[in-house]
Amino acid sequence: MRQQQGLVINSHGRFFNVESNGKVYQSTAKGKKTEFVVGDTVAIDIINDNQASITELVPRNNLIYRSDHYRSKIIASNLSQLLIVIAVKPNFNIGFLDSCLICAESSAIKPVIIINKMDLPESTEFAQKLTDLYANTLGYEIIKLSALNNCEQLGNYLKNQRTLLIGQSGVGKSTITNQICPEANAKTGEIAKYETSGRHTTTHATLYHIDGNSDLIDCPGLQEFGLFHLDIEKVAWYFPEIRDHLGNCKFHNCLHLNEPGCQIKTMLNENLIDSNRYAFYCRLINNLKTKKHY
Ligand SMILES: Nc1nc2c(ncn2[C@@H]2O[C@H](COP(=O)(O)OP(=O)(O)O)[C@@H](O)[C@H]2O)c(=O)[nH]1
Ligand SMILES: [Mg+2]
Ligand SMILES: [Zn+2]
Repeated sequence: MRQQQGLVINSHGRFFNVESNGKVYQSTAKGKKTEFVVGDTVAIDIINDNQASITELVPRNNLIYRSDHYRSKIIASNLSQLLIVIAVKPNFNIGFLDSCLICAESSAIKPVIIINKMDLPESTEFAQKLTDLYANTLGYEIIKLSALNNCEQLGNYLKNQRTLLIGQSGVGKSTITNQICPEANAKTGEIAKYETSGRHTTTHATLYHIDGNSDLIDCPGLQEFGLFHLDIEKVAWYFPEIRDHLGNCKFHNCLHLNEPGCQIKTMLNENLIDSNRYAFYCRLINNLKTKKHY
């Protein structure tokens, strides 16, 4: 049997498509408990022209996943960048955006926010408000786009990166993917039937090559983004507006909820910290507090 290295480009249940030397092998991991994910580099044994067996995982540089009280789900690995796609339609959820940013911060992966569907008239005000807070106040990069028209602005961002597109269903991730990689032929506009039916919650993220050194991963099926795996003590570091003032509270282990002498609370009262972001912070902390009871 020949052994070689490959890249996991997508998965279906216990099958992983592994690309190696320009060929794609349907692969399984015999007798291994390890779960593999898009972006993993693995060692494979070639069985025949179409099939291989995964024998080993090359250690990951990073791994992003989501989790709730009961389980966690790995999404992708070895990323250099997270493009968080949002749009005024069909159902913008600011908590989802905040969760994606915390995910990026906690994994030390650079996030970029894409506001898509700028061709819709209601996008102008929407984009202005979000730009004020997320770019001008918090310092995140924002790109405004109409993927239906073109995605040329993304070219420079995607070069020499492995980028994961995340966002709620219907924001335009697959449309962007098809603009960037026409051969991807990703299905668009197919939200209701398949992504939201309870039985089909498996995500089929797929990696596409833009060029020899740039990859794009389209990831469907995320409606919520649990962060149950975070350490409660570290969460404040993932909020730029809190991070910059840590150490100024009376208690060194202040969680910035109701402690006396809390600098963050003071700043909130002076409107120096956005109240919705702070409310999101509190929800996250209070959710993580329930972990202790298990
Ligand atoms: N008006 C408008 N519609 C868009 C744009 N980009 C995508 N759409 C539409 O939004 C719907 C969902 O797009 P899709 O790419 O499937 O979203 P995904 O679920 O994030 O992959 C489709 O009907 C697209 O045609 C855009 O820039 N403007
Ligand atoms: Mg899609
Ligand atoms: Zn505090």
